[in-house]
Amino acid sequence: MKIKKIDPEIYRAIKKEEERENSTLEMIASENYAPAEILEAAGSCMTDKYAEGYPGKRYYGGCENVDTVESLAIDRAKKLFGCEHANVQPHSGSQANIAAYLALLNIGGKIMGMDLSCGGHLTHGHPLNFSGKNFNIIPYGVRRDDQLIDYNEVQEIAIREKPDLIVTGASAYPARIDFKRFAEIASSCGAVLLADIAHIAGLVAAGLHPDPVPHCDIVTTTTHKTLRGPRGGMIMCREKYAVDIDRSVFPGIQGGPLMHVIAAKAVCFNNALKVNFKKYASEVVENARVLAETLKKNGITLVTGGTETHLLLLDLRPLNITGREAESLLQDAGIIANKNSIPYDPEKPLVTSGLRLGTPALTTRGMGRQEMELIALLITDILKKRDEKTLSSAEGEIKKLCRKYPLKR
Ligand code: DSN
Repeated sequence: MKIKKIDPEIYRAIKKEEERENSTLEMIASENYAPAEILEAAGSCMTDKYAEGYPGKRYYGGCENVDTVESLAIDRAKKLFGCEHANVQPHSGSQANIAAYLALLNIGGKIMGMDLSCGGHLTHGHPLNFSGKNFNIIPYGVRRDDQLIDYNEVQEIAIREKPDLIVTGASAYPARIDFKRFAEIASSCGAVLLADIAHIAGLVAAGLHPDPVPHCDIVTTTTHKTLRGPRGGMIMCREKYAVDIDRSVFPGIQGGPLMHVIAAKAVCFNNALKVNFKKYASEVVENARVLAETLKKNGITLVTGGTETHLLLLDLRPLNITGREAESLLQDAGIIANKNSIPYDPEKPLVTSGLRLGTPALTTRGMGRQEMELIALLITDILKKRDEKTLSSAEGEIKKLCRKYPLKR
């Protein structure tokens, strides 16, 4: 690597990151390991190219190859998700949501979104985010008793508030979302419906989660979570919104698209169209189910009582430990996860009473049922015992697992 000589500080940090990824169990639900072909495309010369505009309608010369790449990315996205239109230029999931909101609403328009503390995302209306600062946000949450979305309550709020836009989708919701029911609610109050499937996109693509595309006007996503592609975003929509969405992305909120990332998105969609992606996605879901069941058997409380997706959320209050403490203890043993608020959390967001776990990355490493059972036992032991002996024995087991399932790109 040339960078070793030219910029040894950055080289060392990259090498150390490789080592960290290899030697720990990555259980952050929104992370995954991008395969070599994705890294190659994302690290290619396409980073050099300015290509403001869209394929065939650019503001720069020399765009013939990036046109090929972006057209392929769009065609593959449309094939993968069965959508009428796809814009592959958003730099991230947040950019995708900003562009969609600005395409559909005036500043001050009314958006109904899931509260962050109940599993929603910052861009669904948090007061410190552009969404909460620029739009009139009507939050909805989950039931206190079973922590599931109360569709009747969402319906009541929608009828009462008449939002311009309803946002469905979440970052920390372990159950499936009924997009058909959301579409009925949106239609009953005349709202446009947007599904943010950043977390579950890979499961949707593999047919393992109800499909939002037939029911929603707009679907936004990221490409780096369960889809296992490069870090980036995308907007899919019905044809009637296509012109507004495209204008909103460029020139609305972005300039030059990241063509190297779009090349990697095209590779990612191609990978997800292959038969073995379905196998991968079903193993992700099965691994999450086994992890959840084993944790429950060992007396751990789970928000919503389990999982139907790639993620689970532990309610740590019965263990008398905060999310912050749990995250730190697990990291000491080599398990990387994140503290996460649980619905109606009494703790602050930087402390929390919850811990979110996901299986996309471990499944990419090839781990299965047996490993999930072992990891669930290790997590239970660490969180319950919290002593040096337990931590060091768990650390040994985790090192063994990492050696047995090396990260192959
Ligand atoms: N919401 C973050 C996550 O799920 O980790 C990503 O924006």
